[in-house]
Amino acid sequence: MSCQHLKSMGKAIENGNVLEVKNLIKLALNKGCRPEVILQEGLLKSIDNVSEKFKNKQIFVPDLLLATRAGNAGISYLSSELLLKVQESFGRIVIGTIRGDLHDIGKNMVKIFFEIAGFEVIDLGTDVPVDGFIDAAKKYDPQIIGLSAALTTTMYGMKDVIRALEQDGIRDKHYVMVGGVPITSSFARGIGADIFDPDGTSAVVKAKRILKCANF
Ligand code: B12
Repeated sequence: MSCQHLKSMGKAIENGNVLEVKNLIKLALNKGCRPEVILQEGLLKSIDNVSEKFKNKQIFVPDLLLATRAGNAGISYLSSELLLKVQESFGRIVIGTIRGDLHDIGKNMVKIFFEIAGFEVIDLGTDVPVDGFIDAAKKYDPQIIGLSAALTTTMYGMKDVIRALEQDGIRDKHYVMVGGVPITSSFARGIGADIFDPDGTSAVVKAKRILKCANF
């Protein structure tokens, strides 16, 4: 079984062992394990387990930070390996986490889902002010602007980005895609977003549909 090495991923992430996480990804790729499987069954499942343990007070903030670091290192390692292979681009996306919000695991997951699907992704990072999204929209002219938020206090910043796009007269040039733990479809509709998905993989399908990609 080509993906069997992923079984050890949970421990490696929980222990914050960046080197081991990278080795396991490398091994899985060399054995022919599909990147989507490495992401979903390896990285995402392990991070979910860590989140659950944190919720149940089995681990604490320092453990969570170490695990997050290892998870993010795994995501960017997988991403760099894949970028070497992706030739064709379906489109360009700018993505970032809303101002005041430092959560980036979900955003990084979505980023890699899109990279696997052949999109060029420009990552603005976390704590991105409204102007950061507007400047990037003008600079990179992406088809899609992705907004991520994990806090109920920051999610309303998504509306500010959409309003700023309208005020600058460039709202019609970009689709706005939103997601994150507190985001619901009614919230997304209410602020006028074009794409919402609670899960990054379906977001890719929805984005391709909205962009009417030729081979979809
Ligand atoms: C890890 C974590 C942290 C880490 C973040 C590290 C990092 N680099 O990201 C640290 C320890 C730093 C942290 C800090 C805080 N956190 Co925190 N954190 C979490 C935790 C446990 C996991 C989040 C996570 O990464 N999940 C895994 C990823 C893969 O899932 P995800 O984010 O949901 O992303 C998926 C989808 O939502 C979606 N998605 C995400 N973004 C996007 C974008 C688009 C465009 C699309 C389409 C989809 C999409 O796709 C992803 C993949 O499927 C959650 C609890 C939870 N179960 O969610 C709390 C949680 C989000 N944190 C919370 C809080 C309160 C905080 C703090 C305020 C705590 C404090 N008092 O200091 C600070 C805030 C810091 C800040 N300013 O941002 C609360 C938020 C509550 C609320 N109602 O707002 C939560 C829900 C915990 C809780 N139950 O109380 N946190």
